[in-house]
Amino acid sequence: VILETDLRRALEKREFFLVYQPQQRLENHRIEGVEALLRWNHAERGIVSPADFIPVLEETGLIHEAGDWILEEAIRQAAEWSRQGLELRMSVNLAAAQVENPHLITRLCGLVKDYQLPPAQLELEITESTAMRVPEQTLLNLRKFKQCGFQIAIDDFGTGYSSMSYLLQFPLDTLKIDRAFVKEITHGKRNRAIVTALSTLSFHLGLTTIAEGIELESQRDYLDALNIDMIQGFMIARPLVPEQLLAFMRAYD
Ligand code: G
Ligand code: G
Ligand code: MN
Ligand code: NA
Repeated sequence: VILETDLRRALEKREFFLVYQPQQRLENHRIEGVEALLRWNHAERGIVSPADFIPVLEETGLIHEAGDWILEEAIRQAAEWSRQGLELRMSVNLAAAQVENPHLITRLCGLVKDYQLPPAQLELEITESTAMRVPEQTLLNLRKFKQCGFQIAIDDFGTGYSSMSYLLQFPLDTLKIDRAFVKEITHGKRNRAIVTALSTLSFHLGLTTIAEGIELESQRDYLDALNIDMIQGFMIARPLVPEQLLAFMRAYD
């Protein structure tokens, strides 16, 4: 079990770090953005997955402190890369408590100003289930995010039990098709139907569509025939630490 004291120590001793997974435009193979993913370098356990400790951060309220660090680090990194001539959209996952925090917007606007990052270069990823927890509140906060110029992505799309018409009232820029659907695309007729339907919906709503979890060329070839803008997955690259990302980008062109 992961304890609150472990997480406090992790924050104090800076045991958290971010890795960045490239997102590739399907059409021209350009890397246009990265998704920041949290990792914990635990003294005894080694690298711990956020799936195991984000819920504990949420339960203990430490998500505010951790989330603040994640946002600042991702913004700092994106600004640093931009100065080096590497302009990448930075996507950051937001936990429910962050989306619902009325002070987050002020902090975010301040951060991009301090680091001189164009707000449109930051994308905030919100899962379908997060968005639907307190939908009225989410709608108000997402509108504020848009006013400040940030991009908004709906993550893990299609996995929740939401009213789609409600979900699509949010001011979205990007729709991420969950990797569960992509995984079986070359075998299962049902998943093929779901990915086709979601990508068509997203396209006609004018959203950028990202398919996640592409591991195989056969999956990419299938997606090529659909209205999918971007792909993300181990086939392109695993989530990388900054030095690895720079090496990847140098070797890429
Ligand atoms: O990288 P992956 O195992 O790495 O992530 C597991 C889960 O943790 C995913 O659902 C992912 O969205 C979530 N996650 C990864 N990084 C972050 C983060 O910085 N903040 C939040 N809230 N969730 C994250
Ligand atoms: O929930 P979210 O989509 O934010 O989580 C992203 C998660 O997906 C992270 O855990 C990340 O490490 C993982 N991931 C990224 N690409 C792939 C992939 O190609 N295959 C699998 N199995 N997982 C992936
Ligand atoms: Mn995500
Ligand atoms: Na996802």
